[in-house]
Amino acid sequence: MNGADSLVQTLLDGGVDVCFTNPGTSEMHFVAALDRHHGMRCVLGLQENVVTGAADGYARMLDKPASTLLHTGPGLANGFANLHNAKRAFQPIINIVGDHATYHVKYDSPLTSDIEGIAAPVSGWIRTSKSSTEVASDTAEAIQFANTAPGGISTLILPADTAWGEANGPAKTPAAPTPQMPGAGQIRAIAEIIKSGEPVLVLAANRALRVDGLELLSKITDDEAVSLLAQVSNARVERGAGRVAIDRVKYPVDQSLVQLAGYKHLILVAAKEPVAFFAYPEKPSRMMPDGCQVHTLVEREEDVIGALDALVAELGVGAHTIRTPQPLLPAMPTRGMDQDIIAAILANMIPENAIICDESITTGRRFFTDTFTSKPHSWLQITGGAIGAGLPLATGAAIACPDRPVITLQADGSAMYTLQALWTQAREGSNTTTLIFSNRSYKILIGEMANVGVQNPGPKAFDMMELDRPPLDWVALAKGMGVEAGTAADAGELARQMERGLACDGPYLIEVIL
Ligand SMILES: Cc1ncc(C[n+]2csc(CCOP(=O)(O)OP(=O)(O)O)c2C)c(N)n1
Ligand SMILES: [Mg+2]
Repeated sequence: MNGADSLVQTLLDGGVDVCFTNPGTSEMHFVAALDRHHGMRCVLGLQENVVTGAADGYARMLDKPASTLLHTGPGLANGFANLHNAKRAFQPIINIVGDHATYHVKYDSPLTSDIEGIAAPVSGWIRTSKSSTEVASDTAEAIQFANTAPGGISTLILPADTAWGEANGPAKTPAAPTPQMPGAGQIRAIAEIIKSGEPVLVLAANRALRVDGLELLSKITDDEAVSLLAQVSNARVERGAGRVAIDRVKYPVDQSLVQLAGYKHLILVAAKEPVAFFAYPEKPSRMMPDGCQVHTLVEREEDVIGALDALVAELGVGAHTIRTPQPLLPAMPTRGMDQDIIAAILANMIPENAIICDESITTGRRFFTDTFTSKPHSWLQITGGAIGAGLPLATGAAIACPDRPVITLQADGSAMYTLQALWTQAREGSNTTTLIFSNRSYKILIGEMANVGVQNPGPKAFDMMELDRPPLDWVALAKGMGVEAGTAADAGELARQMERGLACDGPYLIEVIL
C-alpha cells in the first residue's frame, strides 16, 4: 500500500465516500488509488470553485463531509470563494491538496506556492504530511476535525512523494467530541427573559433550523411578546406546509432596522447578532436597536437541540401545539413576468421533498416568504456573500440526495462565475432544474451604488454593471454543456418549462427573461 492508498482507505473507513475533484500532476497517484479502493464516488468539476461549492452542498444535505481533490496553491485558490461560503455555513469539508514532492520544492518550479497560506483563511485545520507513513494518521485527524460540531474545513496538503512512498495501511478515525450542553443557569436565565413580558427576539441559525429545532422554537416563542427569526443567510432551512414557518432578517439595512426595532432582548440560538452586510454612510453597522440586550442560549458548536429541549422544559411549554401557518398559496399566474409572478409560480410548483438552492439575489427577494406553505422542502442559500455558489451547491446536493428534485434559483451574473457546474450535472445525470433570472445586469449593484452615496454615476460606472453587451444566451450555454434548456418570457411558459424540467431525467435549465 502506498500513501495514496492509505489516504483513500482511511477516508472510506472514516465515512467519507465522495470526492469532488479537479486533479493535476501532483495528484496522479491519488487519482490512481481511487480505482483500487471500492466505494469512493468521484465527481469531476471543471473549475475548483465548482468542486468546493459542490462539497458544501453535499455536506449541507448529509451532515457529513465529502473530500475535494485540488491541485496545488492555484487550484485551492480557485476554490477559495466557495470554501469561504462553506466556512460561513459551518460545513464539514476535507480538502486534499497535492503539492510538489518534498525534495522538489527547493527548486522553486512554476507551481510552487504557499499552499498553507492560501488555506489558512478558509481552514480550521491544516497539515502538510511529512512522509507517506503519516498520510493515514493525518487523514484521520482531518476527518475528525471536519466532523467536530458545528462542522469544519480541514485542508490536508500532500506532497507527491507522500503519495507514491510506502505506507503502513489506513488509520482509524477517532469519533468527534460530543457537543456540550450550555449550563443549567444559562438556560434558566434565558427562560426568565422569555417570561419577562418585555419584547424579545429569538434569532436562530444553523442546526436550530431543522424540523426538530423549529418545532421546539415554536413552543418557546408561543407568546405575543416573543418573536422568532432566522439569520439573513442560512445553510439550510427545513420548511413548507405542515412545518414551522420562520422568516429571516431582511437584507436591506433600512428594512431590517424597521424589522428589528423595539426589541429589548435578543436571544441567540446558534446564531450571531445581526449586522449590516456592508457599511453605508449615516447608517449603523449593528441592526439591533440601542439598549437591546444580547443573550446566548447556545453556541453553534454546542448541543443546540439539547439546549432547546431544556429551555422548553424550563418554560413548561412541552405540551404547547406547534404553530404552522394555514396553507395558503397565491393564485397561479398565467401571464406576465416579474419577481412576484415567479414567486407565485414557485410557491405552487415546488415539488414535495425538493431541495432549493437560492442565489436569486435581486429577483428572489420575495421567494422565501411566498413559499412558506409550498410542499415540504429544504432551502439552501449562499451564506458568505461570495457569489457563484448556487450552481455548485445544487450539484453537490444532487449527488448527496439523488432521489430528491433540486431547483436552483440563480441570478445570471452570479451564475457566470461557476457555470461549468452544469457540465458536471449533465455528466452525473443530476436531478436538477435551474432557473436563470436573466436580467442581464448586476442589478443589485446598481442599487448599492446609490446606497453607499454615489451621486450621479456616469455611463462608465453603469457599463460595469450591465451584462447586455453582448447578451448571454443561456440556452446555448446550457446545451453546450449537455444540459437541455428552454426560455420563458411569461408566466404560462415558465410553468410549462418547470413541468418539463422537473419531469425530465437529468438536468434542465430555464432562461427566465426579465
Ligand atoms: C466573489 C464575488 N465577487 C464579486 C462580488 C460583488 N457582487 C455582489 S452582487 C454582484 C452582482 C450580482 O449580479 P447578479 O448575480 O446578476 O444578481 P442580480 O442583482 O442581477 O439579481 C457582484 C458582482 C461578490 N459578492 N462576490
Ligand atoms: Mg443579474
